[in-house]
Amino acid sequence: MNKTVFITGATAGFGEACAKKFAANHYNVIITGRRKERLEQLAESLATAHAVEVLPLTFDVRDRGQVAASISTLPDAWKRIDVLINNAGLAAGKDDFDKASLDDWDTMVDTNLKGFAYVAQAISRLMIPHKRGHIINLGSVAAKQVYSQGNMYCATKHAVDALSRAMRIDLLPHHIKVTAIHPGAADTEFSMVRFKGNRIVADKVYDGLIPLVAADVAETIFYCTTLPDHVCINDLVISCTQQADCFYYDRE
Ligand code: NDP
Ligand code: 8X3
Repeated sequence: MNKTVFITGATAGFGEACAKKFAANHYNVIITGRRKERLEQLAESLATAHAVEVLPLTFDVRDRGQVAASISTLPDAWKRIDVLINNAGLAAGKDDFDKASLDDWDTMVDTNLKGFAYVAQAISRLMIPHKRGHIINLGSVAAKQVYSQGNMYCATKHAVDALSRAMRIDLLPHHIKVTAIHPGAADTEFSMVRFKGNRIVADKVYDGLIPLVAADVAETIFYCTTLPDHVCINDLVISCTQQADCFYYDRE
C-alpha cells in the first residue's frame, strides 16, 4: 500500500518539487496551497505520470478555521498520514527595522509561525493514534543567523527552529520524527514574492551563484524519509556550494 504525504505550499518551489519527488516514489500526495488552479493542474499531472492518488486542498494556512476544517474533513482513506512537509511560507519585504511594513510583518508571523503551527498540530493529532509519523519543517539559514533587513523573516524562521525542537520533545512519546530542513538561497518564486514582483531585485539574490533549485531540496527531504525507523535527521542545513552561511558567498 502506498504511503501518504501531506505538503503545504505545493503550488510552487520546494512544495511542488516535493510533490513530484514523492509521487514518483509511489506516495499518495495531498497537495495544498491557495492557488486552486495550480493545485488542480499539478494533481492531474502527478496522477497521470505516476499512477498515484492525489488530493488537492485549497486553504490559507493563516486561517485556523480553514486549516481545521480542511484537515478534520479529510476522507478516512486520507487520514493516515505518514509524512507532513510543513513548507508554506514566505518573506515579505527586506527593510530596516524602523522602516518595515507592519502588514508585511503580520503576513510573515501569521504564515510562517502561526499557520505553520496550526498545520503541524492538526496533522500531529492524526499521526498520534498510529504511533508513527514524520514531520518535516522548512526553516532556513535565516533560522540560524540574523542578517541586515531580515528582521521579522529571521525571527519567524528562528521560531520554526524553536518549535521544531519543541515538537521533537513533545511528540517523542508518540514516535513521531521531527526534521527541520534549513536551506540557503534557492531559486524559486521566493525572491519574486519577497520583492513584490521586482524581477531585477529578485534576480540579484542569485547573481554569480549556481543556487540551489527546488529539486535539490526535495531530494534532500525525500532522503530524510528513507532512513530506518530508528534513525532521524533532526536538523539539516543545506546550501549551494558557493554559500557558506547568511553572510559569506563566493560569487563569480
Ligand atoms: P515559493 O514562493 O516558491 O513557494 C511558497 C509556497 O508557500 C507556495 O506554494 C505558496 O502557495 C505557499 N504559501 C504562501 N503563503 C501561504 C498561505 N498563506 N497559505 C497557504 N500556502 C501559502 O517559495 P519556496 O518554495 O522557496 O519556499 C518554501 C519554504 O521554504 C518557505 O517556508 C520559505 O521561507 C522557505 N525557504 C526558502 C528559501 C529560498 O531561498 N527559496 C530558503 C530557505 C527557506 P500559494 O501562494 O498558492 O498559497
Ligand atoms: C531564505 C534564505 O537567505 O533569504 O530563507 O534568508 S535567506
